[in-house]
Amino acid sequence: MEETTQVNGTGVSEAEIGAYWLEEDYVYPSEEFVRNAYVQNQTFLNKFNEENFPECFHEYANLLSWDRYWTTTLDDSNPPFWRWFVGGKLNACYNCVDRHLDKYKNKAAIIWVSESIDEPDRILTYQELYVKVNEFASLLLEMGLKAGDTVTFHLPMVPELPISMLACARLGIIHSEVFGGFSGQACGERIADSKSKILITIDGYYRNGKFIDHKANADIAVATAEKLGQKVEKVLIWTRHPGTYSSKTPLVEGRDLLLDDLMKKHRGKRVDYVPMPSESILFLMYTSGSTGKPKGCAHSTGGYLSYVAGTSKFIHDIHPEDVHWCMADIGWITGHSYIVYGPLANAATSVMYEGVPLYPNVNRVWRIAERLGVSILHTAPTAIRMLMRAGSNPTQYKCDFRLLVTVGEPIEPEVWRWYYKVVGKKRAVVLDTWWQTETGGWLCTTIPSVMPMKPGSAGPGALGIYPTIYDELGNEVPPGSGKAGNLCIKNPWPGRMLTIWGDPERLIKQYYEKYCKNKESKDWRDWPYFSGDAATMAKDGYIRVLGRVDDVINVAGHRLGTKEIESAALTCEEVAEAAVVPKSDELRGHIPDLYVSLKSGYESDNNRHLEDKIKHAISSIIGPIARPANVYIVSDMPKTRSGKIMRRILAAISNNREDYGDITTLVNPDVVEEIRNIVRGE
Ligand code: 6R9
Repeated sequence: MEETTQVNGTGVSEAEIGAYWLEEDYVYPSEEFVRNAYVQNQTFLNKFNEENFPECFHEYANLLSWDRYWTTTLDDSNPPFWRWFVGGKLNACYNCVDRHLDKYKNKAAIIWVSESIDEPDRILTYQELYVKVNEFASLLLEMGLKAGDTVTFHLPMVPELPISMLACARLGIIHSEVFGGFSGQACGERIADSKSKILITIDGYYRNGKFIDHKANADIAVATAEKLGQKVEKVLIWTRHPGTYSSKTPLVEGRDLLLDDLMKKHRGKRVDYVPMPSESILFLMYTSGSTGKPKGCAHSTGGYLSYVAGTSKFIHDIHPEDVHWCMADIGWITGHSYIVYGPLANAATSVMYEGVPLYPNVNRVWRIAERLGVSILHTAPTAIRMLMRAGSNPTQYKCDFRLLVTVGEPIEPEVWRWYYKVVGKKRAVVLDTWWQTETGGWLCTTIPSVMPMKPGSAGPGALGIYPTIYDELGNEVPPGSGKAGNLCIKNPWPGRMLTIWGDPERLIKQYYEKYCKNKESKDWRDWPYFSGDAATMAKDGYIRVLGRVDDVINVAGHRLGTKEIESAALTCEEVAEAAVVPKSDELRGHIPDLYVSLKSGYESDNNRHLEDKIKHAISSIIGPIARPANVYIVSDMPKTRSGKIMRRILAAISNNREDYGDITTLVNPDVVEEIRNIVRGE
């Protein structure tokens, strides 16, 4: 069998599907939660019934302040490039900051917690955030930036990140934040793709108690971008300790500018916000897909902001009184949508934590939550597993959570129950939220006040979202059949990315081609969205996500493209071929396992220098999260007659499974046994 996109692709084994299929019992929300929730009854849900599509999303858009009201709710004339709230104008910064000043100017908008326990919190009230955002916007204007330009950030979790984002948004400048943990090279590739002339970075930051010299990455990023044809004119550098430049790298004359100095001139400056068309791009977020090149998901101003504001209010149930702590990094979509734009659009207090959950000890998270009175906690199963296994004990602390969110990967029912019982003391509800960088906001989740939870299931479609499971032929898999298939969404929604930056065809190819019923059709019903995930749907419509069916590996809730990792391995001159597969990992969900064959004339050495060299190449080209657990040097890859590497077989070997499928059609069936012996150390 040829390796194609299929349900039982690289990521999910039959055994896993079987295990996941067992349905758990419902768990009901506490009365206390229900009493105080925004959504009180079915009447509200009915507004999102199919017959009210697309106007149902007015419920979301009307949460925002518009400079000009839209004339068309959904322009569906050019599928799948749907446009929402067309004719409308608004500004994302105004909606997240200015409009709250009347009522909430002295309320904390952002509470930043340092990784170091000796450093005080930084609290930005809405007024202070307003002042800082205006000052930085004034500087951006001075740099000659204007609406529609792109700017790349390579920033870690510091308050200057949301300040920079909102300052760009104020002027209609498109921001493109690259996860701080990515390498300089990865950043440079994204600068080149987005055509940014300006990079905003920081001298350094703390991770696991160590100071990381981050500016060194900027020099690599600029050099990489230039090699790819994009000149970076200015590198603007925030400092982790204002006034002190702590990087060892020198400032490049004429290119590198310290923001501490530049900002002095802009103190107290105010800048008018620019009302932007609803379908203008607010930001780019790069993510891994099936090809080696990360794609820039371009999110819109009106559709995206409406969607994250609406899901934050009606599903996340964030009230202005809430202290909301999402532990994701703002360098990922979860941080953009549910640390910055969603909570701030709802005038909430959003906590930002610089560090890792277990630093300097296993109870750090609960200490922070108790001290700040966090009412909503939002994290990934990988963090919950780590806390649980490390013996972290929330019950010793006076934490009082109302709502607990999990996102990024499937959560095992056992881990779910620890979150619910031990962290939430059965008073808090757990929301398992399934979505993607491309989707802007949540797509499958329960509405916690009116629907029971089910451990391990993300729940049904979110408000106005109609998920379905298709088999390979495009037939709907009936709910409750227990059969896994491809998780798809039948309708458009406002949070979906507008397009892929610089490559609109890829939007069609990757997400719509597979199940498009008629490419000539203008009817959105003919254009279901293909997510790339495998799932089952229970009788009640609850979705169980099983994992990726394409060439994406989900490591600790972070997406990595297999092609990206393999290309990085191929930069080592010894490597002839490379294939990476996901290996199950108790803590991180999956980790990459790499198989390489060598060019003739090269041999594996016994002291593992080559394995280390390859691991190092991957860390420095992509970032440490992509570092493989194992590098296996094999004489050849298992291949089909047409020369395709059968990653499915390698995945089975890595995970110690025997379900290789039929190997008789391989050109080299003997290699399977050899590889198995290498992996087992025999
Ligand atoms: C938001 C985010 C998207 C991929 C997605 C899926 C996995 C996300 C999940 C989940 C099971 C959940 N995923 N949420 N799997 N249950 N609640 O993570 O975006 O980084 O683009 O990753 O993550 O496989 O396709 P992104």
